[in-house]
Amino acid sequence: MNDVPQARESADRPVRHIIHADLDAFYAAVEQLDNPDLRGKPVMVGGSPEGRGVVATASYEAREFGVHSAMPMRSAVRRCPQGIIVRARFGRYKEISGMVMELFREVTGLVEPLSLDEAYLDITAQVEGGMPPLAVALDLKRRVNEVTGLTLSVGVGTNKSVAKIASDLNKPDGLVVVPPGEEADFLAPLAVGKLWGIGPKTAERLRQEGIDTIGQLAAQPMDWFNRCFGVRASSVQAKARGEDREPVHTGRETKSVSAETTFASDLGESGLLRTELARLAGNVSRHLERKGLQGRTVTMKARLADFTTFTRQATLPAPTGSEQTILDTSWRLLSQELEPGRTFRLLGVGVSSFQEEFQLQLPLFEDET
Ligand code: TTP
Ligand code: MG
Repeated sequence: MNDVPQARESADRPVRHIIHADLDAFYAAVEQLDNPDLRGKPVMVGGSPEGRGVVATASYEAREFGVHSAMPMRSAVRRCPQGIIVRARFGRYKEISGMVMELFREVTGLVEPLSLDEAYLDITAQVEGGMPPLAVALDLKRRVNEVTGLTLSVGVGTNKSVAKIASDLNKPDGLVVVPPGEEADFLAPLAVGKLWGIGPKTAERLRQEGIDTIGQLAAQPMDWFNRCFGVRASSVQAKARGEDREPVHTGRETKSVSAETTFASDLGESGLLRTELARLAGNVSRHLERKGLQGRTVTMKARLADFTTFTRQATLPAPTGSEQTILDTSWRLLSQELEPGRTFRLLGVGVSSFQEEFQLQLPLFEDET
């Protein structure tokens, strides 16, 4: 019984849509891809059974014999004598990983890679633009399979924790979508060990307290969480209830988008300067659109004939990605610097001060590729 009031998404906390994508039996699948003789067979990628080698991963055919990652290769061979042992080729895995991450980034700029073969994607903008989460997920699986030949398992939910658990449920080639509002029900029957941050030791301790499922965990009172998890209490409780709010971190969050140009010969005439600025504004606007970004600060950069370089900035009341707004604002900044006889070697335009919530609310942009 869960007697805690259900805190549903409120207007100031818009629903996110998150994908967790994870390639199936990654290293082994690449080996089967590159060597057709290995397809449909038990493949064990890793070290030698003579030494102290371990299994990095095993194909699903080998997993049927109980072979799994981190198992000593010696034990793997005992379980699956017909298993084909293949040495890992990290360079090749990195190469394929790069291709797959690129495909993820064609869907959204908000990609958080977790390892070579898995990532979170924030697809909120795509969903708000009219694409059902299921369609985004199916497209992604199809694209990855078409381009690389590998199968991808996908979980979709309103937060990272639910999406990650969902992607694992139907492997290989899995697809599980947890609709908004159904997070807690989805998690309730699953084993506590599936929750991010609950390792085997904690799971065992919880079992001793009579807690086997995530639902049983979610039903515990807050003071119990405080006692058991200390500083992690709220975070574990939120995850158990399916209310985790951790954003997707791209790790290289763009701070600004800009473009500049040096002229073949210095320009002073205002019409020509404005034309150059318009070109730069268009360039910046398209770049912002591709990245799914809007910013509140517009910067104009100028270099004079004598190489004096300066920037002027304006802050807008609302974030923009609009070519016209970027042009109008940067032109206003440049107009104030125009003087008779003054000529310019270089002009630049930039947009910065991006805000995450605005990124999340962007409409769907048509893919240009
Ligand atoms: P995982 O995604 O954990 O495993 P997987 O892709 O092989 O299988 P699946 O996702 O279908 O369950 O890890 C990705 C790769 O990382 C894996 O192919 C090999 C490597 N790896 C190791 O080298 N050692 C390990 O202990 C684990 C778990 C993975
Ligand atoms: Mg994987």
